[in-house]
Amino acid sequence: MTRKTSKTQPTDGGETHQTAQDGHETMTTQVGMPIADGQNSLKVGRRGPHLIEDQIFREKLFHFDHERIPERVVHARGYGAHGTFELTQSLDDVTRAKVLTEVGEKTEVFVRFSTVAGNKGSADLARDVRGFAVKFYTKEGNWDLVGNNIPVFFIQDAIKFPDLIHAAKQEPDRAFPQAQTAHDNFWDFISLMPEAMHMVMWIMSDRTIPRSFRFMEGFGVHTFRLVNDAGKSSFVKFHWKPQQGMQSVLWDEAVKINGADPDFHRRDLWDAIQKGDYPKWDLGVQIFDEDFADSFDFDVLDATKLVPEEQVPVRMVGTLTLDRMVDNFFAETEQVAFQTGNIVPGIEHSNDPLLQGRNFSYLDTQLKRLGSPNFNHIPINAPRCPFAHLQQDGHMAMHKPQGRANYEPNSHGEGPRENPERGFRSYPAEEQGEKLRVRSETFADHYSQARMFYLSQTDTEKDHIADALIFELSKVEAVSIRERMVSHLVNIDIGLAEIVADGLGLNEVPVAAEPARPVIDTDLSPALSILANAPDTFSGRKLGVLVTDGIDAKVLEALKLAAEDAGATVEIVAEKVGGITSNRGQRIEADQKLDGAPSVLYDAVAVIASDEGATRLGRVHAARGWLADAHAHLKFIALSEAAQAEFWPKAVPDDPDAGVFVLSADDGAEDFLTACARMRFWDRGA
Ligand code: HDE
Repeated sequence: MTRKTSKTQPTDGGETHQTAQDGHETMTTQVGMPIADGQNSLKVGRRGPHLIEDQIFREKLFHFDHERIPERVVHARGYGAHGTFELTQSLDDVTRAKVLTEVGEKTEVFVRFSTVAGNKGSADLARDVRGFAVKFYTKEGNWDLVGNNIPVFFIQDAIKFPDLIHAAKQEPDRAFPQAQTAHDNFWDFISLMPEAMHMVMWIMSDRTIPRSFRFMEGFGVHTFRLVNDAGKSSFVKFHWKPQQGMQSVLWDEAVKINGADPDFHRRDLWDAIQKGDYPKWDLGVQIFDEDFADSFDFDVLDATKLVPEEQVPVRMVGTLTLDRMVDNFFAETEQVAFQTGNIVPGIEHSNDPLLQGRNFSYLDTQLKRLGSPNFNHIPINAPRCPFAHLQQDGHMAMHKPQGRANYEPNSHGEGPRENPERGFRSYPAEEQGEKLRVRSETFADHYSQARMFYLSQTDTEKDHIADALIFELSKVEAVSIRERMVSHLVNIDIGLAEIVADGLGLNEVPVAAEPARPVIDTDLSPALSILANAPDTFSGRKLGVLVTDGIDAKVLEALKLAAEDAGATVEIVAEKVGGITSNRGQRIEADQKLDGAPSVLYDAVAVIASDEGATRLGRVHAARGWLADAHAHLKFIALSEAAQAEFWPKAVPDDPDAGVFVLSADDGAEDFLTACARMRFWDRGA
């Protein structure tokens, strides 16, 4: 179906002229009847009642009334893009999956990023886990790696998932707060679930306020099984490492970005891909065998644990590139149906009780959401390789099976049959035991890795974790819940517990929660810190430049050139979107109007002002806020001389520091951009 619409113009007389002749297709009903007038419904006379026989009106409204489908029960807000996965290193020693063994092979992929708790219309910078779901359209069927940007999870058994999500989403009586965990129900549940403590450290860290989908890691979370041609089994953990580097925003920025641009992450991905700056992630694997797994202090089937990279290095085997936005959001991003059950020969599930539960839930939920067992007929879900099966009929069946035999075996000589050579064979893992409703005692250590994560952070990141806990728990009304949560922190790190207790105004640090297993001091894992592994490039980032009338255009040109060399995008911000006029009368257009583009939308900022312009900016509230926020958010800042002399003192009480650069037509821009690769001038905060 094409989407070109005919141009129609209502006339004063209430009639319309159709102008389909000007190159557009003729608009039709769903069944192809050409429409002469799509502007007016059929009435008795000019001012009379509608006629029910108006099939054009009824069809259009009928369809509109049914446009919405149920949103995902979790991960409702998401954004997707197409791309490819190219294998660079064969894993044929451990798997027979072609997608992981054919070096140089480019496999089509579709990726959907999401937040978890908020509804479809919630804001992008909610403090939340991000979904990172990848559908590989492999030669051997679709493989869905439905991961998150955090390598562990809250719970150990899928039977607790509905409780977790009920507690996290808006409270049932009041229907708020939206897209936030800062409320009683969430912390009540969490503080009663010691197994969640490792995940709590992650969600209170900067991982949950990423600067962009492009700047975050992804993880398969569970231990999966790989099986090679000889039938040998290995365990694997999957990782996505962003070539762009990791980066997060500050909490105060997140709050303000949500107001200024609730679609911040969507827009970022859209802009980058439209501009040809394709985001890339390397696929990494940690591979270990069952015996090695037994040597860990934890159980690899427990999704609240990670395998430290320092213990099992991540082997990079391929690259994912996102290079095409969807044509239509609903058809693709909304209707895509990920399923942990979608695996291919050579890749298998482990007994992780969370993963086993997911295998039921993802298939089940699609029936509710997409309304038919034929959801794999929708193009975004359909495999790209040949497929043949005897499943038939049902709502909205799009296939037209041929022939007489719809069963097998048959003696008509028709239809597909199994292929023991190519087909999926389950690894014959030995299983035995009583039928029990229990949690393995090997899952009982709830604090050691939480402690490892916290202690592996830089001081700045530790401060952010404490701040986030204090913020969230301050929104909790019941003091007993706040105290119970802090009693868990005592087991993670007494210093952290003391800071949070103090920040909450508790009289004393509560007694430690009784751990099921003694807390172990493990080696630290520097790989878990964002800042310790910060990128050393400003490429793919955004520079906001506030300009005024009367500036020397050469200063701006020099800055733009340096930014371009650094691979960054520049956005010109001015008091009027029409732009400004330089001192030589040159017109410079603005991309944004000042109060619609606060500095939180940029990674670094510059102010280029004339003498008069700088004085004027000093009187404009939005301009002062623009610079003051950039300063408070520890951004690198560049200023023209006049901006520094006249505007800075009106906006910022402190003197300019080493994170502030002065720009002229032939100096300052390169030094500024070099500094920007460090993202923030952390010393300012110290
Ligand atoms: Fe999900 N999850 N999940 N989840 N999940 C869904 O499936 C579920 C879990 C994840 O962009 C739902 O199609 C259970 C872990 C992503 O379309 C649902 C459990 C991880 C997405 C579901 C988990 C995830 C979902 C809702 C506990 C990281 C979005 C809509 C056992 C490894 C996929 C849908 C997309 C979506 C169930 C836990 C990631 C209800 C029962 C752990 C990225 O089926």
